[in-house]
Amino acid sequence: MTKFNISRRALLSGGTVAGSGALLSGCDVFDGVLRGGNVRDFMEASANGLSYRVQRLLIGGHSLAQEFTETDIRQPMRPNGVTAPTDRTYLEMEAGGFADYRLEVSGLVQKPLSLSLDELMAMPSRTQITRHDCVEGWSCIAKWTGVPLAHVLDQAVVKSEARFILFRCLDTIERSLTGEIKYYESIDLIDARHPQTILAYGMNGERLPVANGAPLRLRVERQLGYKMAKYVRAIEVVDSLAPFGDGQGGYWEDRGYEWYAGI
Ligand SMILES: Nc1nc2c(c(=O)[nH]1)N[C@H]1C(S)=C(S)[C@@H](COP(=O)(O)O)O[C@H]1N2
Ligand SMILES: [Mo]
Repeated sequence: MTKFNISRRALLSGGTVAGSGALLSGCDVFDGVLRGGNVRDFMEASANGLSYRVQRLLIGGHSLAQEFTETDIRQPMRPNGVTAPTDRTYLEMEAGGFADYRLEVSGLVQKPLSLSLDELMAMPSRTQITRHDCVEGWSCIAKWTGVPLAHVLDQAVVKSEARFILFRCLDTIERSLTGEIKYYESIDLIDARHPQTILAYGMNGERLPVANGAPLRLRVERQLGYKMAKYVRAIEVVDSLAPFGDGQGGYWEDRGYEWYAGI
């Protein structure tokens, strides 16, 4: 695990993007697909220590990530990170076609929710064709369908003290002698209420595959791939990220990545 972390961080800081291209399964390296090289700008910005506040000022609250057309989808969506959870609860749910799946919504809300997949799919939906940029140096364009996170939050009625949304996932990302760690991530309420932020259950016109986070994964289109929690089990509305993991707001953030991974 330690070796893995070091190699990922070396990729982030070391200009070895071309090296990771050798591992690609049909996805473009950043340079091949970006207009204006904004991912490199992101990498430089974070290397220079530009803070969340500065990035927020530059990016703004409401600007939209670029959307593409069907013909821009030139390859299958490359799965990354955990792609086949082996957790017992997950395997049981998967065996039952996710009929027993529930998304739990709790924390600083007036009405905690427990939503089945059918209930989520009956809510208003949004479909968008967007580019996924992984910090490892590849991009893929895919079509995502899901319920706007803002809609789910409105059903739960978020309290005024709320600041962040924490996502708890079903998959174990790390196993060691000291225990198991399940993937977790977080975003602020600006991104949570952004029109392109959806809880996706569909990909490229089909049910979301297991490899890409079935039954439900986050799309938060103005940030890097590691922010987009797959296998989401619960969302908690909180006023501080300090109590979770090592306090940096996500599994990878606790290992040195930026919390605000704007692109
Ligand atoms: N639960 C969970 N979510 C996750 C990960 C993971 O390992 N587990 N990996 C992250 C990373 S680094 C990326 S690039 C994307 C990959 O999404 P994909 O498999 O659809 O390409 O998921 C992100 N969300
Ligand atoms: Mo990633």
